[in-house]
Amino acid sequence: MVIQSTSPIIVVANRLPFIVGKDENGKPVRKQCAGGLVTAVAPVVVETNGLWIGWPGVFLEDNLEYIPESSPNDKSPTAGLKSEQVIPVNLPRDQFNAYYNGCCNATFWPLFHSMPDRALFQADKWEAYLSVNEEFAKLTMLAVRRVIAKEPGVVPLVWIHDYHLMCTANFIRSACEAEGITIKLAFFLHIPFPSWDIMRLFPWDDELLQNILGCDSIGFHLEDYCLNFIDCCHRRLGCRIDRQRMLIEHNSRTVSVHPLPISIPYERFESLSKTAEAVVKNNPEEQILLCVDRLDYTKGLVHRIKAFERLLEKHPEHIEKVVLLQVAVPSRTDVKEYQELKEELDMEIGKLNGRFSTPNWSPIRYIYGCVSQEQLAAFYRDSSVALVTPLRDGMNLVAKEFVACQTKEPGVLVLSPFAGAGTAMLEALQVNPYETELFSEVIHRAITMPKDERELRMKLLRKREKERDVNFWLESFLKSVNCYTKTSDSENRLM
Ligand code: GDG
Repeated sequence: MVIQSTSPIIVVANRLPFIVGKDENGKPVRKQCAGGLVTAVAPVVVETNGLWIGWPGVFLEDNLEYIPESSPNDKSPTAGLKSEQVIPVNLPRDQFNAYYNGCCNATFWPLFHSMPDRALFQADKWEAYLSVNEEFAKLTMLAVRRVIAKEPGVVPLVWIHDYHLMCTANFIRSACEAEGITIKLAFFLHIPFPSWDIMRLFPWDDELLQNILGCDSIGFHLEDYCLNFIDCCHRRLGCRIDRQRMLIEHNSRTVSVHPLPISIPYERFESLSKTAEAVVKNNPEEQILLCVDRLDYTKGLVHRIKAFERLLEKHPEHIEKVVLLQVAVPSRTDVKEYQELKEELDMEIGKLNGRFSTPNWSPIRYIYGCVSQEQLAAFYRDSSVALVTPLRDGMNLVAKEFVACQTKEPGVLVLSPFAGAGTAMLEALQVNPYETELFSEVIHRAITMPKDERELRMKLLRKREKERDVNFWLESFLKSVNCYTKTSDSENRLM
């Protein structure tokens, strides 16, 4: 189903919806990296004749000559996106690194996940962030002009994504004002927005907040994140606010704030799970405890291994009966902190496997890498338990994908309340990942849960996720910016 928008959508995101690589003859080709966001948003950009602005995955020094068209056999959601609808942001390697590693990942990522001790505050990296955001804004203006030239009188909807680009809105707003162009400006944050107590640690918090407020409409996953943002604007900038209606007055404008919990292409995962090949088990009774995470310190991988170790100590009846399957996707591998985390995880897994393995069995199967989405769907379907236990997470899509793939024997979702997903997925077993002792007991409870309870919990979880899938999220967003038009399909959906 393609959702319609009354305005052409210009998406501004750190990355393009595909990476530009080279084929064996050195010619640029598209390489797919379709996540939930791309699957949902790319078709609307295609449909509304919009554009996508982002980093192509290569640096200025790599001399990217052009954006290739999609190949004829491309079935991905970006296949319909013509090269003229894609604007690459070409940046020198040093500037990109200062912005991306130096500020986005070393400052905003830990700070916004309420881990301030890990955050670095460096003036030169913040400067690089601002200059790169300005570059994105300049290219956005190119897109805006292109859209208007094609369809005079149209009001483009510029949709900025995530913590990488929190300071683009004001650059775009001033340029539009100078040129007499009307647009709608929206922003969506994919990670948590922290409380005032955390935000105030950032030395340039006033500048940051004012830049976000350059948008007309601001979306977060949860109401809590919305209220944190509103509170920060009130306390730091002295803005007049209406908490109930989630409105902020700033520079004689009213900015609206919206809770928009993101979700997944539910039907795609469900149907993959119906056809994917079975996961190989040591024996038919073996129960798989599944963990799927980017290898990131916010995801609590080591905390979980410790709880699993405690489980095997206290409940030896699970030895040779359960396997913890960890898929850890490499992430930010050039950053020291992430390299150290990988070493710690390798060590903990090695220690545990060394301690409990028997000649025919090892407690942890560890994949450091990426598996195909088909394989992932099979893992979700064939696991008895999914352990989604981050220390902090904006939403967490893995919890939702697991539920969508429960098309055979119903499994149990164990979920951290510190993931955004924990707010609505109330039928999951909730556990605080810091409480090792209790955590191990919750895993035991999940493994031994009677079938009728598993069935009931999973039925309710599946119903909600099916109704509130990624298309529901997109529709809710378009409604929040008054760009929504009904399609025949959407009339049957729960609003
Ligand atoms: C940020 C926020 C928020 C994982 N392993 C494989 C694989 N994956 C896919 C999953 C899922 C995605 O990666 C991970 O999404 P998460 O939501 O768990 O986490 P982040 O990457 O941290 O995303 C998060 C999200 O933005 C959306 O707003 O929910 O809170 O941090 O879709 O399926 N995919 C494949 N192979 C793997 O091995 N193919």
